[in-house]
Amino acid sequence: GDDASAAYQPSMTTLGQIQVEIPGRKPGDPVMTPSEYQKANTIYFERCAGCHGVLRKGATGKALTPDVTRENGFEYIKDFITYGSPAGMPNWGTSGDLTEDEVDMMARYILLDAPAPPEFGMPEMKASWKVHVAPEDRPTEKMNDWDIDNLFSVTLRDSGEIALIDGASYEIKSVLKTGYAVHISRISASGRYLFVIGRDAKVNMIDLWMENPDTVAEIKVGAEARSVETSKFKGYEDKYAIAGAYWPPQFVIMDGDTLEPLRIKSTRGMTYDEQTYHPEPRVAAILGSHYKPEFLVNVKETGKILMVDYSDIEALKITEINAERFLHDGGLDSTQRYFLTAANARGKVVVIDTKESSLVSVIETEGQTPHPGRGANLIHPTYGPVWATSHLGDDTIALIGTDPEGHPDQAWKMVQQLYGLGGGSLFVKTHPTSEHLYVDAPLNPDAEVSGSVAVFKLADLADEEPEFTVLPIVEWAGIAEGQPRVVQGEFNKAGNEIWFSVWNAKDLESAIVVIDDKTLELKHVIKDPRLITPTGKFNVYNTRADVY
Ligand code: DHE
Repeated sequence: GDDASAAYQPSMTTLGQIQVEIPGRKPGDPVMTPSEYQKANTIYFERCAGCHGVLRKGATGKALTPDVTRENGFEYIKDFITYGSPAGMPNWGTSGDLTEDEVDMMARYILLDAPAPPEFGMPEMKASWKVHVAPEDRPTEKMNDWDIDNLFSVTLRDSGEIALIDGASYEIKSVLKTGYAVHISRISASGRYLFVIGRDAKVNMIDLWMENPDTVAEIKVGAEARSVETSKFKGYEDKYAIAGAYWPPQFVIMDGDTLEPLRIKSTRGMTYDEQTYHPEPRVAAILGSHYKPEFLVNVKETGKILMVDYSDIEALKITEINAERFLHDGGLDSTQRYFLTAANARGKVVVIDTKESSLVSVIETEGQTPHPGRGANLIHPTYGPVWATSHLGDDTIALIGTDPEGHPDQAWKMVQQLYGLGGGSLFVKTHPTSEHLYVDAPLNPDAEVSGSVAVFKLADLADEEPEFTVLPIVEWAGIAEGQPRVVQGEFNKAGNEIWFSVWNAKDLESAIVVIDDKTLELKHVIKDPRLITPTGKFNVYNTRADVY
């Protein structure tokens, strides 16, 4: 302990006129065996890198570079990993996710320099790229009797699979092998191709027209990734796919039929504000514009939104918009012209006009760490069209006006703050036909809260402090074991049902609970031994048409 927490004093040397650090072991380095180091690397990649970054420069989580960690010291870090913090650090020790020995090992590991993983350029991508069924060997019409538009693609997080579930019968039509812990599903403009991306940066392209829909092409675009999207502008339907990586920090534009990698662009560069170099600006949400042949690419650590014009990818034109740092997730307003996205660690929502390719506004949400998912578009009884986000760090929900024509006084301002079940919310949801706003709280430490959902009646938003109804989803699922978390509502195509995942530990029973949106009553519980750790759910129609 004492030895490891000694102040970090790198040994320096000179390179020409420049002072540089001597690489390799440093005085005061904690002792780790190679096998411990390997194990710690794996745990860091799976549990920590998402928030703290591969190079540990910090984003949603704090910076964990040795200058910081050695200042705090071994004991402090061990406690922090064990007990977590109210600001969002999970309690890895007391939750049982890591053993005491593993916590000890991780505390020693982060006192050391972060290892930089290898780059992943065109040769590596090409080597990982496989076309299982060539475009000319695919069906020319839909060969199955599935109602593709009302299909749900469901992430089975810890089994490295997705389930395709019929929206009417709740039948699991198929379970397909994918990358590790698929993050999101996106659909090509025609509705034919389904793209999923694993945390391990593996993209699967699934043809929903086949008699038995299956992967027709796959590729790895890096070591770690979260986002995939397809070209949606008229004339470019199904033409391109794009995937964004966390490591290496880059995105790649691919052929929309085969996933052939065409153009890779690094996102390394200067932060928008201080204009200092950042070695790991990760790609967060990506959105295909409906107004222009453009992809909007959120670059998290530099705080820039890139509007990537794909009309000529040999002469790539990128409009680089200074936004705010720590960009994460977001979605379109109801007219699909404006992109609203969270700069989560800065407590702000950035608004982009996709028609003019310009920044409209940066709005303070007055809550801690906005986390909208794609957000929720609703008609407020007083303020007209608004977009909602909940927060990771507290119980507030921010409503932002999105109608500069009809409600200019409210446009791009926070018009109302609601109070939900508690902190730890990840997603809000509604549908154009719904009269409700649903707010989850899966990361709340209280099992009753993380197992429920708050529902606001839109008409009640006219009240000063609107009340909400609590739906006890875990209770309805009839799952007694574990602390399952209720996460991410998703509507069916018709907009009369909302589905929630009841996300339990890998070896325990999970479920999907279907609610009748009109009556708020339980309609159905989907349970199946194959439904292992369901999290994100993506209705094909709502996802491809950006209905949320
Ligand atoms: Fe997500 C969206 C990143 C943890 C479920 N998540 C996103 C997006 C990003 C992101 C960048 C937006 C993609 C887009 O639209 O192009 N998520 C991250 C992380 O870095 C983070 C915080 C930590 C990590 O290690 O991955 C993280 N996310 C989680 C989870 O733990 C969740 C709850 C469960 C899971 O499956 O891993 C989770 N994230 C989701 C879901 C969406 C998402 C369901 C898509 C919401 C939608 O409606 O489109």
